[in-house]
Amino acid sequence: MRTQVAIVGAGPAGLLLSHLLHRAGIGSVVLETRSREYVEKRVRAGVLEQGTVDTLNEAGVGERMRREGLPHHGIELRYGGRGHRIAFEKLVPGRAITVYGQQEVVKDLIAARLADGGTIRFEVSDVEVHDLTGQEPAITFRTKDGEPQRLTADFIAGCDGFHGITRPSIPEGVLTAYEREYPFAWLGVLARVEPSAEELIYCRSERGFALHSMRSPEISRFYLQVPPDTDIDDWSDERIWDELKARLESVPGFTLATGPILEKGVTPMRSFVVEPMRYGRLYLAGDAAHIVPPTGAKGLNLAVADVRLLTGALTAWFANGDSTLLNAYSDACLRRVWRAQHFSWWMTTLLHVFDSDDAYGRKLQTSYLDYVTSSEAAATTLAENYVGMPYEED
Ligand code: RFL
Ligand code: PHB
Repeated sequence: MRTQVAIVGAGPAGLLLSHLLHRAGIGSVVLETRSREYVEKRVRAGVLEQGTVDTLNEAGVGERMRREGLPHHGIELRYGGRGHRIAFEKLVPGRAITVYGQQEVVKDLIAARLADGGTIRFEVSDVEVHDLTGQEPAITFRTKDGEPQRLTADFIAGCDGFHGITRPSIPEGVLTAYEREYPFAWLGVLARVEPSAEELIYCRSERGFALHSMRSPEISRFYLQVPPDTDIDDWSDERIWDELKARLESVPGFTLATGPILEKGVTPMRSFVVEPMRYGRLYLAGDAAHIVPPTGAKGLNLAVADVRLLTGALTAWFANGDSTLLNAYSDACLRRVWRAQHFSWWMTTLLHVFDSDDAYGRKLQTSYLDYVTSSEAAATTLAENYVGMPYEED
């Protein structure tokens, strides 16, 4: 088997790359270890930046998102018994976010690839990359039926997420890793109940952070700060609702609506970047190269930004052998990545309980929250990062 770009991973990064390359007339094959059903059901991100929405619309895969996505023009910061709205329409006119589940984006992209005759090989195993510094890198794998295969390509795109195999295949000493761990995790919950507010609520409580989000007028999404070693079996539905109420019902007149819990899980919190995002003819994109804690809602959006740049760079190379943009790819991605790293770390630091004995730290948090909710300059900083900084190439 041969293709122009061999893509490892059918998450948002790999699927969007395959779709954008197809629109540029470049062939690709996507290899994915999980089943189609699994990747379409995996509940993850929910907040799309303006630029992500524009990218999906321009790529012709925004039809259902325009119909079902929920445009939001602000978020609430809740702490100290009060809610404060960060009003995007005033602070960053013309820019907003859209609440639309990551698995819906994935479904739309898979449908578009298959409709265009694209190749996605689900349920492959033993994926290994070879000859990364040669002219013709290769991937070996086993098909769903266990048959060994070899795929050669001009380039390999490592879009296989944080736990994938492409980044660890790069020889030791080539990459520099930057990392930060947090002393807590998020317990995520999907529930069949109408959202209790129209917008997202980022809540700092003495009991820990809580987030009220949503997927549709009937489905709500919540997160709770929990200890990193939390066993999900210790969290009955009743305990989850009690804790969400204890944190979120901290302003007068707000009652949390409850309903059946459809899904729950614990997600570790990590900040991570490798540099450069390239080795020979292997290019990393999305979570394979960088992870942010979800408080800034940036992970999926960064994956989209990487893939836009990679598509432009590969298009220039295939058109006339020009490798200028390929050589600039890593640095261009990393400028946006580091802005999002800082924003995500900052939002996380502002809203979580790090050490309940650290009274000084809590005073600093409150002071900054007071600043962000009273100064237009500080609120604009939050708003412009949250809705997404403009793309450099625009
Ligand atoms: P993905 O989505 O992890 O996809 C990688 C794919 O590669 C496959 N794979 C392999 N395939 C072949 N061979 C191998 N050896 C392979 N190993 C792995 C995997 O099965 C998978 O299908 O990475 P990608 O495409 O880079 O996309 C990144 C995003 O998924 C991620 O950044 C976001 O989900 C992060 N995130 C959020 N991002 C946002 O922009 N806004 C949010 O509101 C937001 N909330 C979140 C989040 C992530 C969360 N979790 C669960 C980590 C909330 C949560 C709780
Ligand atoms: C979500 O709805 O899943 C979500 C929203 C905002 C975040 C993280 C996750 O910061």
